[in-house]
Amino acid sequence: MADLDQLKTTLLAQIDDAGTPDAIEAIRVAALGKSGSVTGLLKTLGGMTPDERQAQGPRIHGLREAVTAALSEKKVALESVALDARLATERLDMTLPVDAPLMGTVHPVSQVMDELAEVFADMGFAVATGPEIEDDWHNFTALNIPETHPARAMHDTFYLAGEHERPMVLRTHTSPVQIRTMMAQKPPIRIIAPGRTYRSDSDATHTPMFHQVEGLVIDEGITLAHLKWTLETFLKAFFERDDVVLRLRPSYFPFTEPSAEVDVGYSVVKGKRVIGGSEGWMEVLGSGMVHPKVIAACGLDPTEWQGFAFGCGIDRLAMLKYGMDDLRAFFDGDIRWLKHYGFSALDVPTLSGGVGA
Ligand code: 2U9
Repeated sequence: MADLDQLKTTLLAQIDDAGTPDAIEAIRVAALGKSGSVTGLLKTLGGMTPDERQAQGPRIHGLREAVTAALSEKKVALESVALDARLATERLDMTLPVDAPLMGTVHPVSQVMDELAEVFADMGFAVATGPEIEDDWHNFTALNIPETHPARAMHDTFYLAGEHERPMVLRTHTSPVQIRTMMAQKPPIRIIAPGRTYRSDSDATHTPMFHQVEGLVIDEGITLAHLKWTLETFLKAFFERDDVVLRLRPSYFPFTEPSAEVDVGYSVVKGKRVIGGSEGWMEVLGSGMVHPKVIAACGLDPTEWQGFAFGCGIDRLAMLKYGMDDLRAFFDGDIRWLKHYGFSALDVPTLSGGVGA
């Protein structure tokens, strides 16, 4: 059957010459489609005698297999060429100098974290970090929050599933970082612990993940006066105003005794509250003298070492300083919002240049 050999040679040559996936598809339809040339040959098998079928069947099926294999091989080769061509057009030269319109922006939360590190470094504080997945001892027990304490429920804790030696949680505050620092190094200690914290809470003013900064000082002879001076110096430098006024109100936290909530005076400018002056008061921080039980839990003698601690929300600090009013926008990843409120990666905050540069 010379026709069959001829057809095979023609089809394989056409496949070889095809230059696009569309050309391959056209050859497939013309050969293997409903009215295709190879399909036509397969149909003739039904009208053959058993002897003829035995002789021609393997040749016709062999033709179909050879054509199918050649089509598929050529298709893969053409697709790979097309992919290489597309990748070549999408290639980025990472060695090119930064082009301003292409550059991303620094998220306001990252910017404020850098500003906090700068302001506190100037007062001799180091930045400490720790795990976001914690055991309940570091997150609660060491902080004088025993199992039955209502604060455990108040924190709307995310517990991790599964069996663990100690129950594991997503840290509800950055306080376990200070616990770990007190256990790992001898006083004097001066640290801030900025980072992500988690509570099962979500509305216009709460997100399940939020950012906190806490501070801790442990030394000999530390008093409330050191706490007030530190917070006042921090807030004046952070908000870049000398007229920042603080008001300490008695409060309760299990990990500090005495405890104080810190209000900061604000003024109203063009209908917006800005920090400075004393037209009104808003709560910005929580603070207090570290509870002797917390100092003892970390293996230190509370008659020898005293200290103060404070905590506040970084997202709220960013909103107050940069005039944003919707907390949820912080976590939407909307490029327009980031372009508007983001900061240049090349403007690193410094005290000499202005921390909010
Ligand atoms: C150790 C000892 C004491 C950290 C503190 C607060 C007060 C506080 C809240 C403010 C707003 C958290 O983001 S917020 O909800 N924090 O009021 N935090 S004292 O006290 C510590 C921490 C660690 C070892």
